[in-house]
Amino acid sequence: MDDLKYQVDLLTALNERLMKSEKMYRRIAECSGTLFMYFDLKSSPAKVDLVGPWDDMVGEKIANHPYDESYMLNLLLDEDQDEFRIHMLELEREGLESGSCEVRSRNKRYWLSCFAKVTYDDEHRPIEKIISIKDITKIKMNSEELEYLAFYDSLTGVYNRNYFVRKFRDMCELADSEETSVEIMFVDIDDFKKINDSIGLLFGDELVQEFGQYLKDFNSDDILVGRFGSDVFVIAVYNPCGQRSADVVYRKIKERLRHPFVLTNKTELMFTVSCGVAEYPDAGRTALEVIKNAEIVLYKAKERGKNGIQYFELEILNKFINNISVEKQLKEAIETNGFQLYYQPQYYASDGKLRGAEVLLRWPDPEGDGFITSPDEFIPIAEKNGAIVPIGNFVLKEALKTFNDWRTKYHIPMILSVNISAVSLEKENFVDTVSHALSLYGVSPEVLELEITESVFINNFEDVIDKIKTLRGLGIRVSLDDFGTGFSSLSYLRQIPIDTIKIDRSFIETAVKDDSSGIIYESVIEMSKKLGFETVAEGVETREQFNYLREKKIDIIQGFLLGRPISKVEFEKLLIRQMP
Ligand code: G
Ligand code: G
Ligand code: MN
Repeated sequence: MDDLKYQVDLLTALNERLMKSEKMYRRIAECSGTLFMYFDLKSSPAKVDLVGPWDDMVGEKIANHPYDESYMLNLLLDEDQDEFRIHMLELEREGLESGSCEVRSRNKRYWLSCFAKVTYDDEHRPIEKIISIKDITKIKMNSEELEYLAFYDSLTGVYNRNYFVRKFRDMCELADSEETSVEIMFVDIDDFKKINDSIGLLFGDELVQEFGQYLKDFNSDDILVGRFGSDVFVIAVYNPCGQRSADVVYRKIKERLRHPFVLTNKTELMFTVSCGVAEYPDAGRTALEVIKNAEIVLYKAKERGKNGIQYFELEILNKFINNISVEKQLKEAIETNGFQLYYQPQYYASDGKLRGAEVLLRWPDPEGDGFITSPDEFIPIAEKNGAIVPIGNFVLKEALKTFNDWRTKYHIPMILSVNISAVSLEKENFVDTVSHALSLYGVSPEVLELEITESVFINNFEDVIDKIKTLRGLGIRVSLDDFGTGFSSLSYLRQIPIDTIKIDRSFIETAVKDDSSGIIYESVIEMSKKLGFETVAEGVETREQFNYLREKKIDIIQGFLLGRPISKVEFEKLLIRQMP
């Protein structure tokens, strides 16, 4: 009896220990946050044990359901069920030891990472299988978000710069192997800065967003859409042909832009875009080179007046490269005083007396006796990058210094005409700069004439008029240069306060040859006289032109016939000849 009792006690104790240990393992499994499925493959059908926090994960008491495979599969999204079956359930039939997969649960869109391991006996018969399932939703979300940030532009949802470039590179590689091409198109909103200034940054962003979302719809297997910067979008078209090309995309965009974009505050906005297009491999040896060249021709489209498309041309690229080198040299020339002034005489037509000189900038080549390039080329570049302001200040000071020099030496009355860029005139302190230069050399304002062109009136008419009035109030003369080449509206001529009109040199050649041109020239002289302006004829090269102008009672004559632009030293010789 004792023996039996001992055995029972022992069994009870063993049982207790087993139960305790099972409880412990179950607790551990629950706390691990991982779901386990234990398959006993020796019994048929296989016995399944579910361990771990199943109820929490599935949202119902799973332990109450008898397990079968379809139940487990039903918990998963339809499209992920095959994945789970192949990798988890069919392992042992394939004789595999382990497998893994990531699937989504049906109800809450959990992401589950599953791992399965099968154990075999000596004859390679499956004994048991354990599937462990982990909730990786958080990890997945974070990495998706990171992936999104890494590839997409968060404002518009199109590709960001890095990813676009990567995909474009791949496209170019593919184009190489398939012997075709890829077009890339820069699309830039015209005057976006003005739009931003008028509606505010936030709505500006919204406009970019709306436009970006419109462009995003072009995305397809053959078309990539990306955003490079504030309002700069790029579109790549693989193997352009027929209805799929940058040109077709451009026309569709233009069509869309005929209707306004509506913002959340109900503002309706219309705008235009400029486009630059370059094609790989024609427009560059590498993907990056083609991207760069498309951007360069975009600027050309802007220069040409916006709202247009510009295709890559080698000439544009060469000009661009040249401009960059000129820009660099200009900077050096400003620092090293590398400029020089030339002076071209002007004479009164009636008595042939010297009226004065036009001051003309020259850029001598320090390594030769020629010039680096002409003002026609370098002044527009200097105007674009602002270098014209220090250059213009140099011209003004140097001219007045020279004048002062000549005045004390030769006592000949004369007027100095100095060309003024619109960029300089627009500067806040322009009037101060001029009067400061005058007082620096003690030159009286009456001898200084500022030559401006019609372009100064384009941006802020009222402002410029005010400045000109102030300058004239100081006694400085103002002359309208290149008359006849701009918009030359007669009504506005009445409104601008000037002293002199210079008729552009392009008119004189035909004026003497052809009657109707002659009539126009004559009427300009007459009109100018009636408005009380002095009139200068520019570009007079022949005796015939000279006689014609004298007959038509022009006031002043300037041109190669009477004297080319010459250096300070040369001009002094001319002054000496003028001395009484
Ligand atoms: O001298 P030349 O014909 O190369 O001059 C070409 C153009 O450059 C002309 O339109 C002339 O007005 C302009 N220009 C010459 N010198 C100056 C200057 O000192 N300042 C500005 N702004 N333009 C100049
Ligand atoms: O645009 P602006 O008027 O500033 O241009 C003046 C330039 O015109 C000077 O730089 C000078 O080189 C050029 N010029 C002056 N006289 C003549 C001329 O008789 N014929 C030609 N072709 N150019 C001239
Ligand atoms: Mn001039």
